[in-house]
Amino acid sequence: MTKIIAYIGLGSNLITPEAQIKSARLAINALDKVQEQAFSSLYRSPPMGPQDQPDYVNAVMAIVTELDALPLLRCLQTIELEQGRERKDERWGPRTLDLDILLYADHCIDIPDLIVPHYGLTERAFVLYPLQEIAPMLELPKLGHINDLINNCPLAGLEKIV
Ligand code: A4P
Ligand code: MG
Repeated sequence: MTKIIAYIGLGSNLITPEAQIKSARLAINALDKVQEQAFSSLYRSPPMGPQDQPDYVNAVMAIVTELDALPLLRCLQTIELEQGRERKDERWGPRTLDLDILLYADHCIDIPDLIVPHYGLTERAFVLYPLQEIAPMLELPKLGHINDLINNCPLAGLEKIV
C-alpha cells in the first residue's frame, strides 16, 4: 500500500476544547499506519450554525498514512466516541470532538459514508486558514489553489490562539 498524505480537520466546543484537540492529536498519532506530518496552530471561532452554543476550537493536521480512506474514517470515529462524542439529531450542534477527513491525497471520493474533499471546506474559514498555515502551496482536487480559496473566504471572527 502506498503512503498517502491526508488532511484531518479537528473541532471541539465542549468540555475544555483545547484539551480535546490535544488529546485527539495524540490519539491520531497512536494509530497504526499513521504518522503526523504537520499540525496547525489552534484557532477559535464563533459557531457556524446554531448560535446558542460555545465558540469552537479548530485545527488541521497533515498525516502520512497507509490506511485506505474508509478505514481511516472508522478510526477517527472511534476516537470521537472515546472522547465522549454523542451524536444527536441537531445539525451542527455542540460536540466534544469532530474529526473530518478534509483531503485524501488528490482523491475525489463520493460513497455513502464519505465525501472527500469534505463538502463544507470552501466556506469554512476555520478549515481553510489552518490548512493554509501547514500547506501554503496546496492544490485541492476540483477546488483549486488554497490561496484562491482563502481570498474568497472571510475570516468570520476566526482568531489564532497564541
Ligand atoms: N462523512 C462524509 N464525509 C465525511 C468526511 N470527509 N469526514 C459522514 C468525516 N465524515 C464524513 O458526520 C456525519 C456523517 O458524515 C458521518 O456519518 C460520516 O460518515 P458526523 O461527524 O456524525 O456529524 P456532524 O459532524 O455533526 O455533521 P457535519 O454535517 O459533518 O457537521 P460539520 O460539517 O462537521 O459541522 N463551527 C465552528 N466555528 N467550527 C466547527 O468546527 N463544526 C460544526 C459541525 C458546526 N459548526 C462549527 C464547527
Ligand atoms: Mg463530522
